[in-house]
Amino acid sequence: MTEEYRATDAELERPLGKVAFIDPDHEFGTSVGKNTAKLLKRTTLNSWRQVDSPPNGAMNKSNKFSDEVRERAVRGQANVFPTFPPAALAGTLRPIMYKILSPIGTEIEIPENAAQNSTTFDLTDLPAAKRYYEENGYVVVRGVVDQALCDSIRSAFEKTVKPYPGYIYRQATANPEKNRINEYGFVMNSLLNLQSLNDVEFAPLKKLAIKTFSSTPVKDITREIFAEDGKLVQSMYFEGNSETWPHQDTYYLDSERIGTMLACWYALEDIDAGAGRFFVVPRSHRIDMVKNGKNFDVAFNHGQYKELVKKILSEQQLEFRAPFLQKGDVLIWNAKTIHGSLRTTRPQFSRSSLTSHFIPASHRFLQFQSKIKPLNLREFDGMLFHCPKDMERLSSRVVLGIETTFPKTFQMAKKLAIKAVVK
Ligand SMILES: O=C(O)CCC(=O)C(=O)O
Ligand SMILES: [Fe+2]
Repeated sequence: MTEEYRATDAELERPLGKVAFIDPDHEFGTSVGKNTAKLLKRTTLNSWRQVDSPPNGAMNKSNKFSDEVRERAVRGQANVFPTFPPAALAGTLRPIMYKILSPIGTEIEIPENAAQNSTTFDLTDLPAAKRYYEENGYVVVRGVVDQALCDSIRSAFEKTVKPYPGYIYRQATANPEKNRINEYGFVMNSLLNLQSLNDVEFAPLKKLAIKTFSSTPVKDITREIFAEDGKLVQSMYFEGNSETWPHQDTYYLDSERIGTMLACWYALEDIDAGAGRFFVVPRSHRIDMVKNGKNFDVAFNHGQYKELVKKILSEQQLEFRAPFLQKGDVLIWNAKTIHGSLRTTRPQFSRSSLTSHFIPASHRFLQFQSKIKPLNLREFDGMLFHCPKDMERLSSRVVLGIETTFPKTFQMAKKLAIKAVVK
């Protein structure tokens, strides 16, 4: 065991914020400035506010790390940020990852920051990113979306969606719903198909989302993987975490050549480890699961399918990976890769993000592994977008009216229609 940690003269000279943080509960840290040690409280992922009184006995009276904190650190229970491990403790401390329960209840460790990520790529090396994607069923490409564009998208969501009192189609149910806003002010029922929103209410958000999906870097990524242009078949917007169950997208939608569709998760802010991280199961794209239908049909036995995925995850002891995504980073995964979102442990953080699903432009679209579905294609910025229930069309607005007036009847009719197709 080391003796009480004293900052060296050299450490005391370092500018504020450049020294190690010891963080027993991920909310507090210390910063040593010129001749002072300050206690900081974490307010957002990367910002800290000075506070007066040490929490949980983190510091002793002379503003040194308390014995309790140092012991926790040595046992690997406190986090030391990797920028500058204090010399006196170096060797005994390691930057630890965030411990969290997986969807099947096992304890997993996920990165708190980019330094703790496993392999990532940038836009200059897309051929290598493609090889990694083919091998692992997913890949992280950093810096795909301009950070100012990410900010504009979030602000457009704040201005258009959040105050909207009406019905919008939602991702988890595919039904039109009003906003469900939680105690932290986050919209919990994520949006489905931003390309189909109506221009009167949502033009700013729709335009910026389309701009992101059809941007040159995204076109480059889809072209690299498909060896031809991609067309967009679905998109989503998340703010709060609705804890998406583990699934393969192919069960719901794919190209007619199963396992060809790819999807992108675009981080619109730095995504905190406790905010409901998006996770993937590496190499699960090689697993052939049941077909949508019979006892596992999406209409009446969706629960059975969800249980089956969890059973496979448990039996095969598969790995969960939830990379740290910084604002502008994108995670790309395959239609057969098992993925979802982890639970929320720090509800004060949102997980603002877009997702989009692409198939090769020359392929037909397969729904529920059963039906080739004709697409309602529109071209934006040189890319084809499927716009189901396009609110720019009167007929879709009429359907929305019926769906919201007779929700129970409509939803049952929809289930029966799906069952007739998936059998
Ligand atoms: O981010 C999530 O919660 C899930 C997203 C997802 O499953 C998808 O876009 O296919
Ligand atoms: Fe999905």
